[in-house]
Amino acid sequence: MENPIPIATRKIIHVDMDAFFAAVEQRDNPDLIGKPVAVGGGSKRGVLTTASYEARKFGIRSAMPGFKAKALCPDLIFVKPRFDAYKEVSVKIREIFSRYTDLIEPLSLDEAYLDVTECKLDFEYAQDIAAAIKDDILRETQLTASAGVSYCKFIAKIASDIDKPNGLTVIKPKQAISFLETLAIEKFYGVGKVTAKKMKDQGIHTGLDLKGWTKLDLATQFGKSGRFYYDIVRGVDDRPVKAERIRKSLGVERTFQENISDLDKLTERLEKLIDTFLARLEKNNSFGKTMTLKMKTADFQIITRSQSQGFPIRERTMIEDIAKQLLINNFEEGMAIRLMGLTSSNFVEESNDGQMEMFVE
Ligand code: TTP
Ligand code: MG
Repeated sequence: MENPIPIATRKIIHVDMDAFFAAVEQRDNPDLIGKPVAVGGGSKRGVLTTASYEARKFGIRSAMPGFKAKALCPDLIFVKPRFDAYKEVSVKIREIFSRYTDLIEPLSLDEAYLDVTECKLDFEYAQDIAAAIKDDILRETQLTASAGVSYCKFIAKIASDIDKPNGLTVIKPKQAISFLETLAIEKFYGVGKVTAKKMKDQGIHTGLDLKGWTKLDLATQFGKSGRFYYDIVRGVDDRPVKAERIRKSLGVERTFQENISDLDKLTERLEKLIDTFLARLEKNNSFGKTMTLKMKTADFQIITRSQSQGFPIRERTMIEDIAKQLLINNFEEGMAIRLMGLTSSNFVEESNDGQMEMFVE
């Protein structure tokens, strides 16, 4: 028997900016509006990061060598990428998403999954949330995005691509099975060119063809992803939207073998603690603007005191100065300390997007 469609309890939106880098360039230079624009690829052996929709009519695509694109469209205008500008928009759209939900899984600078099953704002339908997000993005960045709405990530992702640019496509659970059956095999997310060819060679052109295969046969032919295709073509995709966990603080602490009541001894122990603390920060390459000293007394009182700077604290001498000052100012005669800790927090936001490095020419 076929797997039934899982009871649709989730509302997932996939948002993807349209011709992202090219659209930012057209926004910031009105001379480029309505024209075929390629971002990158202007150098001798460079490839395009993307192209405006005007250029795509000529068959121009991401990752195409510049000379090839120029041959397809002699009027093509090449512009240099400005990653800072794209990053700025990326931060802005993520801020917009966070008005609606905290369950945001960015996939790259310009796209993300959102689980809006429990939306922070009062909306009944996910479709209206997607429309509101698109409106916010347009109003606040002057750029368009496309959105796909469904009950799982896989279908939402395919849906956002259906009506690009400026599209909004909803695939309801009831529609999912017939939608997937008629879907061309190369549209299945994760099916690359090579797999698509291999599948077509074996007579798999659509979702329906894929459905004719047993899980075992798919696994034998296509490995682990074979099993994934078996499930998704039946509308089964329970993968959660994984919110990026942003580290709020980083620290170390030590419980002493015996309580310490002597300030000099505590200072000595603090110096040792700083070694571990600094190693920890360096290993994570995270340096906050705030440092906190924590002490626990023999009678389990917890004392925490912080000091902040206007910049990330990373120098050993500064860390020592601050830590010692916090200790001296807060240690009182007669205290017996059983635990001491140091924490760094208030991190400056740093980019974790692999995309930047990946696509720089
Ligand atoms: P995409 O979302 O794949 O493409 P896009 O936003 O340009 O166009 P679409 O309307 O089809 O979504 O990628 C986002 C950005 O990432 C894109 O503008 C440029 C960059 N990029 C590269 O640098 N190299 C690549 O090979 C791809 C695919 C994208
Ligand atoms: Mg995009």
